[in-house]
Amino acid sequence: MAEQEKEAGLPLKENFSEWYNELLMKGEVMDVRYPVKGLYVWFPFGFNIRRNVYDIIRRLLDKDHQETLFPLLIPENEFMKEAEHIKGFEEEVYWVTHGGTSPLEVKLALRPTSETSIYPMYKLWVRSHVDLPLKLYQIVNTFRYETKHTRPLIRLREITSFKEAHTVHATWEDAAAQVDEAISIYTEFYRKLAVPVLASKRPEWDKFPGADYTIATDALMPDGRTLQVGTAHHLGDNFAKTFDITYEDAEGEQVYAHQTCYGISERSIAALISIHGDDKGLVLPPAVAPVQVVIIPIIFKESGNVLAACGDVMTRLEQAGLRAKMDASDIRPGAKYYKWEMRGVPVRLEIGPRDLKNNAAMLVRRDTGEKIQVSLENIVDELSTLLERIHEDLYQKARTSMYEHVFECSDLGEIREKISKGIAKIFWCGSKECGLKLEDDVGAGILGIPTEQTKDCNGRCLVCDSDASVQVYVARTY
Ligand code: A5A
Ligand code: ZN
Repeated sequence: MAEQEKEAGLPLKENFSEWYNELLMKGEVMDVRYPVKGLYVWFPFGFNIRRNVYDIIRRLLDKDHQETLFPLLIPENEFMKEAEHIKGFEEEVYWVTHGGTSPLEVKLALRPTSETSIYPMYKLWVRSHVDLPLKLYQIVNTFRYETKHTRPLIRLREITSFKEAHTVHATWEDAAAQVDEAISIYTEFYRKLAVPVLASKRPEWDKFPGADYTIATDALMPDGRTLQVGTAHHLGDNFAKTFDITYEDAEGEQVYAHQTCYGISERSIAALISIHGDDKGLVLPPAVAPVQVVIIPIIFKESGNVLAACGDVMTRLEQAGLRAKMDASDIRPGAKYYKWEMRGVPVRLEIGPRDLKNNAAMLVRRDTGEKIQVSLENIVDELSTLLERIHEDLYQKARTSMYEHVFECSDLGEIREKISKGIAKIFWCGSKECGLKLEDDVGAGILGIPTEQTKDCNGRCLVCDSDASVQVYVARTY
């Protein structure tokens, strides 16, 4: 893209959908021009963000999971084994039917998720109670022929960054504990992206096909809709029975194992970009920013000393493990600021002749615009502290904003009004009939029962007026 074209600016963030699409292009995250619907291309800059984000989830999982890699293709006979699971996915599967010009004897599914690819091998791998728990994960592409409106990073037909974990346990209770553990890993992961999430147990009709229950984490997007950014499923022994995954218990009996699976995707990046970005472009939390500090020499006539000082600072920052970049190109300063602001660099560091005389530099925060003068001597410490503060401020701001958009509602009219801005919290008796009627009436979905009920709840179901002992979130969802 030509520089002028890029400098045309973004639509205002209040026009969220247009802003989002333009930001992906101008911030060089995704190119949305690939000629297949629902498939998009990572720009190298966006892919760098992705690498930092996925390094975080890897580090969290590697504590007690092992990474693995299973095939993309699943034979039809394995894919068709679990009845509920097939029902949930059959409309979304891409099939490979030919090898060259010859029809295949057994059709092959492109994995929409990998239960039916992994579990035939788990049958072979799980032998005894001493093999348990087994906790594996992989980061792969998966394919879903989505019929709802596709959007880059949010609803893809090729999910390029599907992180799925699959665990096997001795008992139902152990698996339930793992589901809770998964949600706490995801909450911590999102905390490291400065993204607050709400965890809730999905209603029966919205659980993962083949699961006993599903707990999800949702982020609140700027337009008031929620985005499901992670799910953990208790699979009970449903898949174990289908795929014959048994182990020998301490008494020497063969018994069915219990399983969980949990996943996230590049929706994590959609959430972090959308929540933190502003009218000027990306605002990246330092932990995932490809460039954490951009150094801009302010050069008039005599530039030698300034450039040397910038180079020296650059070396010191790199030695301290910070991702720094110096922009000494001869485009005008305004264009430089524009470029690095669009790319969300958390801090701009400027050094000019006057700063140099004072042995100082100017730091400019991307998130607040605040300018801070610092001495060149302590610049590494000052910057490290500032980056941490920026992370914390981004998180607190997002968290405050999220909770300001959770509204306790006591009638249907109020729900309709509030869900145009955010999330409604209401009493519901728990019956499917009332749940579906409510969703239909207000044109929004029941997210589920919060995993942490904030207070002792006693109220009346907003639909049938019977006793209700829990509150649920209701929201318009992506
Ligand atoms: N096997 C389990 C883990 C599974 O497939 N769960 S899931 O269907 O809920 O997907 C996991 C997560 O992937 C979802 O919570 C959602 O955040 C993300 N996801 C699902 N479909 C997606 C799509 N079409 N595009 C982008 N992300 C998607
Ligand atoms: Zn009811």
